[in-house]
Amino acid sequence: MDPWFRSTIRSEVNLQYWQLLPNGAGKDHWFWTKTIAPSSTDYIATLPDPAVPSSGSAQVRASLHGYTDAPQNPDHHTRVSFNGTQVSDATWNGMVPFLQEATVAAPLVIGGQNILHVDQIPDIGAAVDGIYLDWVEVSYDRYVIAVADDLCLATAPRRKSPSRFAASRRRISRSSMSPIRRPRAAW
Ligand SMILES: [Ca+2]
Ligand SMILES: [Ca+2]
Repeated sequence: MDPWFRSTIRSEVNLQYWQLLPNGAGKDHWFWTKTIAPSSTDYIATLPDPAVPSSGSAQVRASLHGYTDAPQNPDHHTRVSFNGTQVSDATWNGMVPFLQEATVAAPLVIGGQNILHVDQIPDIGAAVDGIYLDWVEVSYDRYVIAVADDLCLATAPRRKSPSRFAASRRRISRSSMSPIRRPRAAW
C-alpha cells in the first residue's frame, strides 16, 4: 500500500449573500467574493502533508457563478493560477454556475498554504462582467499523517469487508489480515 491517499480539501468562506440566485431552491446563496472585471484575487488553500513523489498530478477547482449577462456570448473570461503557475484559461457566459478545473503537476502542491489565484480578464467586449466565487478545492496525494489528532484516509471501494489498520506514531498502513469484527452491543 502506498503511504498516501487521495485527499480533496475545499476552502469556502461565506461572506456574500446573493438573494436572487437563479434557480435558487436548495442552492448555496453564500459566496466568498463578488468581483467585477478587471479583478485579481488570491484564495488560500491549506494542504497538509502532500506526498512527494506521488502519482504525478493534482486537480485544482474554482467554483464560480456569473451574476451578469451581457448581450454577447461569452461574456466572462477567467484565468486560474496555482502557486504562480497559470493552469486554466476559460470563457463562459451568463448567470450560470461554472466550475473551472485544471490538472496540475503534483510538485506544484506544497505543504501548508497554497495560493489559488483568479483573474477576470476584461477583453471580451462585455460592458460589465461580474462573477461570484463560492469555493476553491484541491485534490492531491497526501501522506497518511494525523493532523491535530485526526487521521483522514480513503481506501479502495471494492473491498466489502472493513480493513485492519496498523498504526505507528506517525504513519499508518493497511494490512490484508482478517477483517475487524464489529462488537455486539450488550446491555
Ligand atoms: Ca458558499
Ligand atoms: Ca451573454
